[in-house]
Amino acid sequence: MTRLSRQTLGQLPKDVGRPNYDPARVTVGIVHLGIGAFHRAHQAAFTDAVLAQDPSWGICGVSLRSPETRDALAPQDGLYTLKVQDGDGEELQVIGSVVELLCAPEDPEAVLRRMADPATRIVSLTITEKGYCHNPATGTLDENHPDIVHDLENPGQPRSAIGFIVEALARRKSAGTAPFTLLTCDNLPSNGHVLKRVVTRFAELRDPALAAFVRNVASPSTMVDRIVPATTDSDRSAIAAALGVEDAWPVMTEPFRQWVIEDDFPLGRPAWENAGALFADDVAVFEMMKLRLLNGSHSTLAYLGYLAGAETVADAMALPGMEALIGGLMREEVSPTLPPLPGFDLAAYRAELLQRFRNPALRHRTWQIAMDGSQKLPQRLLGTIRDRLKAGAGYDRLALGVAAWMRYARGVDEAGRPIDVRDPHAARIAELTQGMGAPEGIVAAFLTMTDVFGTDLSESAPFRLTLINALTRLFEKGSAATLRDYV
Ligand code: CS2
Repeated sequence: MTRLSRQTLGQLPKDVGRPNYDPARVTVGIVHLGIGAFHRAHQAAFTDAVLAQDPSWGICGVSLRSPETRDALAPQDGLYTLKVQDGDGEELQVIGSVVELLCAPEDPEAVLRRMADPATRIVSLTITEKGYCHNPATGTLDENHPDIVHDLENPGQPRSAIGFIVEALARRKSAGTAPFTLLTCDNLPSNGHVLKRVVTRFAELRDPALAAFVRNVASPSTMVDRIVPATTDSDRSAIAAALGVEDAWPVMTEPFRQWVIEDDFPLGRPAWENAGALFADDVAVFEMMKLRLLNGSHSTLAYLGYLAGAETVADAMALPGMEALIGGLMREEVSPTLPPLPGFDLAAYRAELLQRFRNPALRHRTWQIAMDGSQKLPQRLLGTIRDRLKAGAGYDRLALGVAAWMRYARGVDEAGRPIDVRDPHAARIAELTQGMGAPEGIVAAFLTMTDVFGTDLSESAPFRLTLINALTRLFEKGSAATLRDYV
């Protein structure tokens, strides 16, 4: 079958959206580290919508690990299909903003050259929580992280995003080129500050003069939101049938999208506001709301849902009691911890979240969201619990989410079958909990992970007790029956 490309764009059916600019005239202004599905459904789509205004903001997409995305998209001139779907229907749009693809491990030098090029004015990132090589409880650089140790020893051949950013900034500094703006789009609280802190620390470990340069880099915080399940082979076949040409890596998503950005771009930026992005002075409030309500609920329903046998988020939402549990968690336990957002209808936001989770067209696997819990829970559930403890308020539903993670991350499901746990600390967790069957012992073992729980929660007796109670329920009744208590 013919492949999607600039040449075959003209053959697509009329109702398939396509760039309203000439992709061949687009030049690179943004280097994006972590060219996964989320970036392609979110920032790349916002950028695509405004490239006609200024084609100098094309994206060079960099994979930091595998060549898969480059291999799929390079033969297609970077073009790919975005399928936007919910229960009411679907729309297809070919996106043209990614105009170059690089695979960092194959050619780190090509990536550094692009990043150091004066035409590159923004370096954006979606490298997931673990890509920051930080301690999730404190937000500081993990100086013992193997990639960080490697990159400090081999600054010219980095592996981590942090190593690439600092080396590229070092080259710009010696060439007399102004620093690019760093634009993190990962689900971390105060993500711009966390990124700035880890790159500055890394630069300090390399050279104090470089650290002074890095301290002046703009690193606005952002809140990003769009649900993007991993693409499957059946998605690929459906897209090929609809387009009449093959697309090796289309991206599936929902109609909802949100992007709130601090406006701090010394070298300029695309007019993303014309595509619906919101520029705000203080993004922290939006980030906290989204991380605690959306992602906190997502993780809770992923662990409980997986344990109860639900393959997708929509299946998990259909389990008796799940919707009441998640609704109550958001309304009673999370919302009172959020700072006020004047003029914002929080109740409507919560209702919309439940509806998004019910989206029957998105097959978003609970297993996908369950990944990397040790990196996600601190900002999704534990910060909220900390605030509830301080306020002397209850947090039973949040604790059930944390207990379900513990039950899941041990790597054995309710029927005694192994779970394919993906987490940078999977081996450590297996070791810590080896041979343990009783909830008291399991909770105690997890609470030694102060990099996840912080010393305060690790040492809190009431928190420990609440977790033991929740985990006991999960062991005695199983997840499905525990959920039914909320009906
Ligand atoms: C999800 C997020 O995989 C996960 O952990 O919770 O990717 C979620 O879908 C996005 O943050 C939605 O904006």
